[in-house]
Amino acid sequence: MITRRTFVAAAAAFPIIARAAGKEMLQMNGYAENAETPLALLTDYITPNDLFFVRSHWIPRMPDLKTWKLVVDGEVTTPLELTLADLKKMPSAEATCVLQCAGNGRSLHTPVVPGVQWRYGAVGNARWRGVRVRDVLHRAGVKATAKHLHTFGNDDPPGKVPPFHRSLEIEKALEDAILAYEMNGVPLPAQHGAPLRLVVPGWAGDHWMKWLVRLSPQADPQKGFYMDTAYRWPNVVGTPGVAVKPEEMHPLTEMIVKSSVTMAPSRVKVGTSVTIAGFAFSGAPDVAKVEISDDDGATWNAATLDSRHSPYAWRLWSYRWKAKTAGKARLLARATDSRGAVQPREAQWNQSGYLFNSWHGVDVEVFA
Ligand SMILES: Nc1nc2c(c(=O)[nH]1)N[C@H]1C(S)=C(S)[C@@H](COP(=O)(O)O)O[C@H]1N2
Ligand SMILES: [Mo]
Repeated sequence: MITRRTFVAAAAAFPIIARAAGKEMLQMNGYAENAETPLALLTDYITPNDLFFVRSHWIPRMPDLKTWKLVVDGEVTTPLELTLADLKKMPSAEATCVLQCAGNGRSLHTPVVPGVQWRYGAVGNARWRGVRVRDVLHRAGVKATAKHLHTFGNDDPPGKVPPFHRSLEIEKALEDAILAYEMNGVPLPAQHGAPLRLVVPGWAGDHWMKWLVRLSPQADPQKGFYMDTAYRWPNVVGTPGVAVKPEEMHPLTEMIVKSSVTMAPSRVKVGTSVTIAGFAFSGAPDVAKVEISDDDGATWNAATLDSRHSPYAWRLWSYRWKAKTAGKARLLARATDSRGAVQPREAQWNQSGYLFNSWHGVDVEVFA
């Protein structure tokens, strides 16, 4: 069986730079298709499709769109086989929300952990349109015995690599998950899971199965590497650098509160004011505030939140900062979500490097 370490070795061997629509995306390796968006390009409320990060565990096997069907089986009274046309005849649903890879920011954890060395850009905010999972499962007559929704993509991992088989609590799937066939107003692009992917608002990207071919409600969670070993979060806060057993962890679900600075000048004249800007989001439906500090977190001032929002979408923010004294300044941003969770100075270290959310700081040189 392939280990995480083998993945990393394979991944590190082929660094290349990919270009999307003439703009630079940062390709992380060659074995799988992984590209993050430079933070400076994540300034729009809606992340354009050609700038949206891509995370695929291996070179994907795209489904044949002509013969594609979604199979619904398992704990249901009426198993289904639905074509895209069948799905499009059902009432449509839309959600504008953040998709973030659980490993976004992995390279910034201390000590460093193995895995794709994402920095800040394995995240984006898009408008997803499709059919509610709830509507499809009700049509199939989902039984009360079903507690977990098993999800299957059309991926074809090489050799003995375990397949990316996943499941999530049926309660969340029934609440607000969507089977999306559109991304930002166009048919779901191939690398983002065409023709159909799962959208799980507020939850990390590993739940957002691409190239969906089968949904199966079951009594128990899915088994395998991507449930029992990967995508788990420690039950208790541990010591940085010290790994814990999979049994001492549980499946990672919601994202945690985070803000990133996307725009800041590197130099500014003393006595003048400049605008810094960024985005903030959480596993809670909204962000309550974003604050900026120029004194290493001793005092904070509120940034202005943009009015555009929808549950689990990000909030753009901006802040006017006045450079009072010459020298080096460091501006820090921290967000507080609608449930009161405050972004920490230091993210909670974990052995897979998930959900990095330390305060993001930018350096500004103030000249006389
Ligand atoms: N079938 C399939 N679905 C998948 C994956 C995959 O490798 N195969 N990667 C997952 C992970 S870890 C993430 S972060 C998101 C990334 O979605 P994107 O490539 O559209 O940004 O897809 C998820 N869905
Ligand atoms: Mo991910």
